[in-house]
Amino acid sequence: MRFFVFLISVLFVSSLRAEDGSRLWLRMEQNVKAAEVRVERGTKRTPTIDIAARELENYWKGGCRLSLRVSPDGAARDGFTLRRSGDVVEMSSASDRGVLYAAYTLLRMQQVGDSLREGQVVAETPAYDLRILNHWDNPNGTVERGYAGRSIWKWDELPAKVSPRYEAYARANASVGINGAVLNNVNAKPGMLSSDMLRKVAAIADVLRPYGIRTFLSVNFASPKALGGLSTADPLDADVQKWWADKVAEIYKLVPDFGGFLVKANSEGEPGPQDYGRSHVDGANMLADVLAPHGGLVMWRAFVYQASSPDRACQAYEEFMPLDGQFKDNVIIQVKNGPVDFQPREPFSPLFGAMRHTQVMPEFQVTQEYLGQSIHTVFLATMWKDVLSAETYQDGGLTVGEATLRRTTPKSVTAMAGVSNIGDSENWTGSDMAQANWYAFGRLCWDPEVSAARLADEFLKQTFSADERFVGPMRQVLLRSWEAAVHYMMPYGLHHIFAGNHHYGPEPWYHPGGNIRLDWLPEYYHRADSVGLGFDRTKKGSNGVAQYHEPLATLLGDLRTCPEEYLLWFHHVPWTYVMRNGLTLWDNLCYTYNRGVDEARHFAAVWNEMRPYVDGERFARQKARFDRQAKDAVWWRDACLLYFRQFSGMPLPADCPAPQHRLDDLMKYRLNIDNYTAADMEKLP
Ligand code: GCW
Repeated sequence: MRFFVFLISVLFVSSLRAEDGSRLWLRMEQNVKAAEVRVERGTKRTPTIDIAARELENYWKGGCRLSLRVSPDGAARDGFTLRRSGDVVEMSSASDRGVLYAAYTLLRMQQVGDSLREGQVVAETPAYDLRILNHWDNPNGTVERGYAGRSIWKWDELPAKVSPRYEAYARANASVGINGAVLNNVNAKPGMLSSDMLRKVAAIADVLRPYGIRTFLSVNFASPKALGGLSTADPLDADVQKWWADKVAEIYKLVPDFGGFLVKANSEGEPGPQDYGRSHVDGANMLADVLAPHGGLVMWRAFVYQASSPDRACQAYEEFMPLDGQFKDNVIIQVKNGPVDFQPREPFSPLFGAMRHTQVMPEFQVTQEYLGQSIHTVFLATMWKDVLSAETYQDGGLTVGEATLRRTTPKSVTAMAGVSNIGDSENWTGSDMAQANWYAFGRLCWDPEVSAARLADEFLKQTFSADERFVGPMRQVLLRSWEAAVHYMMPYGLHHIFAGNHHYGPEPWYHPGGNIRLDWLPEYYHRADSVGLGFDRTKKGSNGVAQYHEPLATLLGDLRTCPEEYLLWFHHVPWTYVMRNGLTLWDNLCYTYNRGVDEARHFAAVWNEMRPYVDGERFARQKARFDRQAKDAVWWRDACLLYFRQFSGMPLPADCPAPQHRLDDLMKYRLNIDNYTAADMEKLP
């Protein structure tokens, strides 16, 4: 009998074609005979309409005829209507982009098994106007915090050679509603704006445009000096202003629909207006003025912190709140979801729901810098929804999502950014499962209300298999994966106890010696001592809680009412403090790290059962990752518990398993790899 089962599964497995993951969630089989698609009279055949028609001809299998129409009375703002009457599906919008989104929506419905019944109407309009990926790609082909190979942009070959990958990228983005891309790293090289580079940028923009994607660039604030040869980059200097105006005019000649600039200024050593005694307003508005005549935007990042600040988490708010009301209406302040830096779990940044007259946009990190990179499976839709649905208490009640969707002026643009996890690896994201985060990011910009479970289903069905024996268990894995990672990495609001530089494994003890900035050390954040653990942000500490609206400020500031998931973010808590479940902080830490380990092991076990439903290539690749994730969870648990035990002086609860590693071994261990291969994974603790 066992042999029989074995034989069946071998036959079954071999019938699944090996896949390299390059087709992402777009794995539809092409029709032998094209589906019947009609572009209605009066609708111009733009390149975008041609793409919509071609995609439907190639992949629509529903039998009905399809009618495409762009008309002024169609849905605005990239929206569309899909309507089935008899054996015709009508797809209409006020723009060709809307029709393209309708086409991808219809194909998604087909792939996930949602039917369009007679008379049914699907009408959608995206929530955010601008749904944009931020690439942290450097002109030399490296990607900052990239774990999927090198940059997809082949600057050396451009503009003469245009890689077919650019179009595949554009198509994947359009299929989930993404309509903007910042091509280069926020740590921007001045040379990015050279005439030579701009011609290469134009070649990429030409490929992205028909898919409804506008091209943006990150700029180095000192470009007028470093590239233009001026003696200053002072935003109030007339020559500097003229340099930017000329540069922007040059860009728009090459890229008529150019989107605008993303700026990281006076942050982590990047130049900015403060170098000249000017403010963020002076800097942002100067660029806004030169972009405005062309319809361009400035996304100005609020990720700022000085070495001298007593609490890094407070600084963005302190610097930006006083400037509210002074920014031009084509400036958007781009704010990371949490007040520190894309940690496994952070409370939302108090800058959300704070400024009244300035448009604010969330920045999420799709690339898993602090969440296991391209090894761990961590489905981020749950985390992003948690942030977007958090109550800010602004004006009597607005969630982070609502606050960022509110237009501060009639002309303001609403936006959401995601730091891309895409590279030139065959499967785009290094890990096949990490494709889910690219997918979910786009879908959530379009509709923040769609549930994480729904997104998991959509992704799994399209990317792997629609078999419920696969989708059911893997949906649970994805939905639990973020909390699990928080459990084995940094529960209860712990943050930034990563190994320095690479941010992969645990190093709560990290201290390279020398004159390093205190806020680059884990001890700055965890504050472990003989009394307890955690950063005191109450009135007695940095008073970071005061940056939140009431009643939240009081709630967070009181140890008894602070949500326990943020306990150590806001409080320095005694090891013996008794938590809501009646156990001490120390015991809860021990149990929670172990729970994370159990969860990670469970995920690996579930994946092992998925062999019959996944092709061999992707199965094996993912198996190596789930197995490593389970080992890493043990590494995290042992490192953190053994290290913190030196301060708590308390024993592990009797029913907690003994550590597998010794603290001094872990402390001697140095991880020194940029790209993880299967062999590198073996070398980890
Ligand atoms: O998360 C930190 C990263 C840096 C990054 C910075 C930022 C692009 O470690 O690599 O730089 O944030 O967001 O600017």
